[in-house]
Amino acid sequence: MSGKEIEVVQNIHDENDRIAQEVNKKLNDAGVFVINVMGAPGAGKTSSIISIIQNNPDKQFYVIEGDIESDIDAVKLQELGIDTIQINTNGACHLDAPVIQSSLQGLKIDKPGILFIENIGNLVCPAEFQIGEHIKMLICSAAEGSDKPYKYPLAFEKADLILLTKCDLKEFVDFDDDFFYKGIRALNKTTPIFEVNAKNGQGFGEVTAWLKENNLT
Ligand SMILES: Nc1nc2c(ncn2[C@@H]2O[C@H](COP(=O)(O)OP(=O)(O)OP(=O)(O)O)[C@@H](O)[C@H]2O)c(=O)[nH]1
Ligand SMILES: [Mg+2]
Repeated sequence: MSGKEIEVVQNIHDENDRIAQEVNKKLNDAGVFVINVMGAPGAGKTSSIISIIQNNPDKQFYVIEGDIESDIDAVKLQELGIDTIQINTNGACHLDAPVIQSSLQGLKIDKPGILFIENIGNLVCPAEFQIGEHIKMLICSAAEGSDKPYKYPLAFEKADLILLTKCDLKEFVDFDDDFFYKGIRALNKTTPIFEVNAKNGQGFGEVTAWLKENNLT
C-alpha cells in the first residue's frame, strides 16, 4: 500500500471512530448498553441473543440485525416480540458507525435497556470497526473447530465476552478444549468465556449472571 492509500484508510477509520463515539454517547445518555455481537456466519449469534433475552424476561432489549441480505433474523426476533430492526449492507462484510447512526432513526428507544447489534457473519472485518458499542461479544461455535483463535486472532483479542456455542456438538467434531482455551489466553488473558447450548439453554444462566454482576441488566 502506498503512503497516500494508508493515509486514506486511516482517515476512514478516524471518521468511523468519531461517529462511533457519538452513537455511544447518545445511547449511553438514554440508558442503553450496547453489545456488538460478532462471529462467523451461522455461529449462533441470533440464537444466543434470543437465549439471553429469554433469560431476562423483565428487561428491555433492542436488536439491530445486520445481514448482507434478507430479513430472516429480524422477522424471527420480531415474532418473539423483541424490538428489532434489520439492516442490509448489500455486500459489505461488516457494519460501521455511520450505518448504525442512520439506522437508529428507525428504532424507537423509550426505555433504558440493552441493545444487541448483530454484526455481519464474518470472523475478520467486524473486529476492525467500532460501531458505538460498550462491549464486543464474540460468538464462536464448537462446530467451527478449536483452531479459530489461532487463525482469526483479532476477533478473540478484542472480545470483552466470548460465548462458545453449540457445545452439544463438541463430541461430534473432535473439539479440543485445551487447544481452544490456550489459543484464546495467548491473546486475551481476562475475557470471560462461557460454554453454551442454545438448543437446551445450558450456560445462558451463567451469561446472565455475568451481565448482572457487571450491572448490565
Ligand atoms: N446444535 C446446536 N445448534 C445451534 C446452536 N445454536 C444455534 N444453532 C443452530 O445453528 C444455526 C445457525 O444459528 P443462528 O443463530 O442463526 O446463527 P447466526 O450466527 O445468527 O447466523 P447468521 O446470522 O446467518 O450469520 C441454526 O440452525 C441454529 O438452530 C447450539 O447451541 N447447538
Ligand atoms: Mg443471525
